[in-house]
Amino acid sequence: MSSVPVNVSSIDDEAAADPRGANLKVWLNGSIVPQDQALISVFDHGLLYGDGCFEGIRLYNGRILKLMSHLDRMYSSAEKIRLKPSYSKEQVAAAIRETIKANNLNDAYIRLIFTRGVGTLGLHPFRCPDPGTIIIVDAIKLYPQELYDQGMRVIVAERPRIPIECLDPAIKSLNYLNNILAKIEAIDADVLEAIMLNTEGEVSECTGDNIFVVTGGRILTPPVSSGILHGITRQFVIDEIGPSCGYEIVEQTLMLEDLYQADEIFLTGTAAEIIGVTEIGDKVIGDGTVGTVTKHLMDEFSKRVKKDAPED
Ligand code: PXG
Repeated sequence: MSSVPVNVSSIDDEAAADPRGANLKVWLNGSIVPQDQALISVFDHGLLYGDGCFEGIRLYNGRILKLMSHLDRMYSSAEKIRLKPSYSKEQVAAAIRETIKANNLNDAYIRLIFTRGVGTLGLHPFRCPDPGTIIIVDAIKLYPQELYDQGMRVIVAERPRIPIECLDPAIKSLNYLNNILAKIEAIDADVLEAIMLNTEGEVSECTGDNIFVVTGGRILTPPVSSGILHGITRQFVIDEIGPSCGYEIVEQTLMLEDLYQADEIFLTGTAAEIIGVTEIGDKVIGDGTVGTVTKHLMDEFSKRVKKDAPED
């Protein structure tokens, strides 16, 4: 067993103890307000029905990683749920920069949220005339470093990923209960992430990360047709990080057996970046250590985001 046991609750405790948490400045519908005054109505359909969408974005060394890709995905999520944002992409980009400045942060997690807005207690989304816009910029909470060095253990959730025809996982909606219930399965098993299969039994993604396998010298990742969020980090790895390390990455349908037989597995996400998986349940992957391909990609990722890489 190579992975490190994790006290799951301690991560949230550390986050709660973050001194910055007490006095953040939040951008709410056009104004910067202290976090204790950043309040929304109990009649907002974002709260009543999870009716809205969001993005998680990273600020590295004062530069926002892939801001335009995140904004494109945000506006695509909004369009798919027929939500007409109150502000243009350019206005939201300016508001994000203003919120970063107000919080005086150089490395941060940016949470952008569109809610359907205030309406009645009925479902009718078009009786909410004024969609809400929220930008939170906070310190980042990362997985413990040991997990990056030694790899993490994950489980396979029993609950399948919600099918595309019910609620397309490509929509980063405010309703994350499918993922949260799978995350609870992970927490109950003393791990931090769960692999989710779709209702056909194909590997889709994890609760908050995309998944890749390295097998016989090839790097494979499930296609969007398996029902996944089109991860910005996933695309960054496919288009830029992989090729600059000399690897071609291919989208291919994967079954659970493909994971068990892989030489290496890694996950990608805005919060997680790139992280190796060394065990799935009681099965060891490859030789049980973070593999050379994964390490190569992790190094290249760090170089690009953490040094003086240009913003794009
Ligand atoms: N799949 C799902 C279901 C996600 O929610 C990803 C894949 C990775 O996508 P990106 O675009 O981030 O590479 C996500 C993203 C958090 C947190 O606070 C979760 C995500 C992103 C940022 C923060 O747990 N998930």
